[in-house]
Amino acid sequence: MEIPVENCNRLSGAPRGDCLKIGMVCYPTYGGSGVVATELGRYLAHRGHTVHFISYSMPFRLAVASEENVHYHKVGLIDYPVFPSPSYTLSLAVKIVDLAVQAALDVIHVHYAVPHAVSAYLARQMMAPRKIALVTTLHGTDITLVGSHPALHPAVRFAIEQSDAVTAVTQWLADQTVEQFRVLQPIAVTPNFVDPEIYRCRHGECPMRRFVGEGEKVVLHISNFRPVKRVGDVIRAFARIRERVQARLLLVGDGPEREVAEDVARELGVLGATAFLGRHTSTECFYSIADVFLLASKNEAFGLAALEAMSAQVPVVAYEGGGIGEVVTDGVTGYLVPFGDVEGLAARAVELLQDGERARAMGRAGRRKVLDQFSPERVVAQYEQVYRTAICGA
Ligand code: GMT
Repeated sequence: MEIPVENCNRLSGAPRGDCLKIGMVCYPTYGGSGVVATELGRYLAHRGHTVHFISYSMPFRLAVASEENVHYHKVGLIDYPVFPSPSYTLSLAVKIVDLAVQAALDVIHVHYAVPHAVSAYLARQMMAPRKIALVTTLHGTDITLVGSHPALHPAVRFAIEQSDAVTAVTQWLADQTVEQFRVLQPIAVTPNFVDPEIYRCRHGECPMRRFVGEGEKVVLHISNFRPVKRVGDVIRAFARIRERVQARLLLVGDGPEREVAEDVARELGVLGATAFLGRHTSTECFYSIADVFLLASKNEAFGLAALEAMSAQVPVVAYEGGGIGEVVTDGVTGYLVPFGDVEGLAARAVELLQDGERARAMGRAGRRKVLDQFSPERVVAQYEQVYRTAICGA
């Protein structure tokens, strides 16, 4: 049931009408959680809310100068010889307090629990008795890898419990959170979204086509090249694809496994058929020249790039596990194969590369699923509702 903001009598400095003042905390670097936070903030601003991004540098997709109702606040880092590393958690908490008071924020929405949810909790305590609603969105490794590390687990659990509302990008991630943290706090599933006007079929328009030879099929992978993405498996699968289909592998992104990936491609003799294209702020054009999108992650909590591919009508072949099954429908919008089955990845990709009709049908089904379940309108409205509930409960 919709809770109109006007009914929130308990809110100090109650917002005018439906317009909220939102502090959006995210990582600014290349990665899905920062992209989702940025796009969410922009849509909210477009709907009349005022959005203040808070991070240690400008989120890479943000163009504050040209966007109404959007502001950016940099968190300064204090480095001091006795500290093992600059204390981002504290600096962020202080920045949140400053801004919350100065801009009369109604809600702080943190993306990625570590350490953002802890900083937001600390900020709220420092601001007492003034009330501010805290919303935490869990994205993946903040629960599965980083947050569940024994060195952080109790703090992350505490911060989740203290949030006024918690969301997770898939049901799988929500279940993982309950299982690993034993939290009693209800977790709302609020999926990621893409702009279907940006991620759409562009019939092959993309300057990157110059990397693709005449008659070659295109296998695409986009990620931050972290170990969890298993780019080595993408290349191993591609080497098997190349034995059967004339194809080129486009790798977009960069990260710690980039050199390993190059070594694997060299060893398997496919370096010449692989283009390492580095980081790109906009990735939409790559999808328009792709025949299949390959993802070999272990337990991807959502898989934003897979969603972008589906929106652009590109079928996805990925390892099952994690939340990817809530994004890609096996046999309908792509294929999911058991984790570690490199041959399975290759076989499914070859099937699609050789059967254009099936690939196009799956591409269309992917787009339909995006429009039905992952549209900005639908998801942004869900977040607005989460904010209202959190404000009422704060
Ligand atoms: O956890 C990471 O490695 C990075 C994180 C991010 O900031 O991009 O990725 C997670 O959040 C994305 C946005 O919700 C999801 O699309 C990714 O699936 C998720 N990554 C993992 O679960 C490995």
